[in-house]
Amino acid sequence: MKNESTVLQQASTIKTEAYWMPFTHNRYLKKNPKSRILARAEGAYYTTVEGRRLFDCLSGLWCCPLGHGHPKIAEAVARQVRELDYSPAFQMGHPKIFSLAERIVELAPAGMGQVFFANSGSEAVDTALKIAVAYHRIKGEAARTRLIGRERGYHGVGLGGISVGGIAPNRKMFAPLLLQGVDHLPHTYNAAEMAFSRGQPKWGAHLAEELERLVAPHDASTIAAVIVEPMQGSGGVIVPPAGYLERLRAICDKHGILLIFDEVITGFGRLGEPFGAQRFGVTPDMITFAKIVTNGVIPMGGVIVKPAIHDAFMTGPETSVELFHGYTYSGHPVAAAAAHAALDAIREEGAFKRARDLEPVLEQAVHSLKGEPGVSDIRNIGLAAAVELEPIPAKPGLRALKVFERGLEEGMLFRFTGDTIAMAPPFISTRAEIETMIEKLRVAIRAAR
Ligand code: PXG
Repeated sequence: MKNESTVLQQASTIKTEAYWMPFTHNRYLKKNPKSRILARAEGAYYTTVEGRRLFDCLSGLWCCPLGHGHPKIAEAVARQVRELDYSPAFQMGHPKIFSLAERIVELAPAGMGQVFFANSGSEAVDTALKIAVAYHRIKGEAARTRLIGRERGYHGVGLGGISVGGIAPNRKMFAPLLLQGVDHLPHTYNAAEMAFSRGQPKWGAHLAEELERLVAPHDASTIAAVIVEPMQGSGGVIVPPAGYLERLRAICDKHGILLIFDEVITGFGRLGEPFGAQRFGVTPDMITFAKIVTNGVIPMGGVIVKPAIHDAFMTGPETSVELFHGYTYSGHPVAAAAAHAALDAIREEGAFKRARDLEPVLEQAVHSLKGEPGVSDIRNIGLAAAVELEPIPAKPGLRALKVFERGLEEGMLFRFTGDTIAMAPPFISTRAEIETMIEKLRVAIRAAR
């Protein structure tokens, strides 16, 4: 085992030219990379190659709420590599993936039945969209091909995901590749009606009625599915108005349209319940998940479906493949082992309850930032919160970048997109750590003028 200084020293000699970094301002970062290169992680903290400790304010990218270097997950992964490192995903299985599917169905809202595995949220979303269209075709409704997403929605970066997604910069460069026949619901954010809401805004349920308007001109018989994040995460913690998801569910039922909840962020406890579906009391037809299922340690994603969807495919000769879809690493044994260990840890550590207990702590702390310079809105639900900043005139994004950089100096790894600061601290955080995170954010906001 290398000692601390060796790890830090080795990492600090890294040359940055060859790595094209995702969703990153590469040129800006590479001018001064060292504050941005992480060498180690333990519990709720990263350590940079410069040796600075950073509180993990977004649990990695929403994926590591049980803390880094979790001993049980580390052991399970190491053991699995020795026991069965890879098992062909097609026409073969391994014990842990069958039992994992069962466990995930047990955690899911009542009425879900099967799990199809992928390796990321993007793959999970594309899988769900394919299942939706294929399902209707099998049921004799081949005209149901249209998909409905939502403005400001983020469904990963696959061609399906960006097509139903509603974040303009993620789409516009790739316009010729977008799927045909996609419409978008309006997003539910309205600062005038809901700024500084705690939890679900009271205003906005009526926006679900827009679904009727999107369905009408095409006729319901052409619509396959609606996909929404129960809480929009990447879009900046946009919380569904009370009654909104219920209304979407009712309209989908009325028209035979499948409702997909993209729970890549909200799945496995971020909202204090296993899934957002349970938090909001609305059961979709499919749930996509990724991230927390392995605590971010090994990539894994998937789609949970209702038995009626699965069973529709189980026709034809028993010797024929029912769904022509899957990935080399679908249900990877090491990911399955990591997921089992993560679900064990969630149970043993009471992680969902912990997230619920910390929710009012985060809520109270983050809303104390109201009135700080340039703070135009604060939103929260579960163990997630966002602070919206007024852009510096003619320089969108600069204020949040300044807050982010000052945050690093203050020992905080915040997440910023546009002029929004998002936080989704680990479930293992203490009350004091959450309060400190917000006090450091206050310092950074005051400095970023
Ligand atoms: N769906 C949702 C709802 C997501 O949030 C994806 C799909 C795609 O997952 P993959 O594993 O393909 O990246 C996501 C991913 C952020 C942030 O800072 C959010 C995500 C990824 C990276 C950063 O909000 N969400």
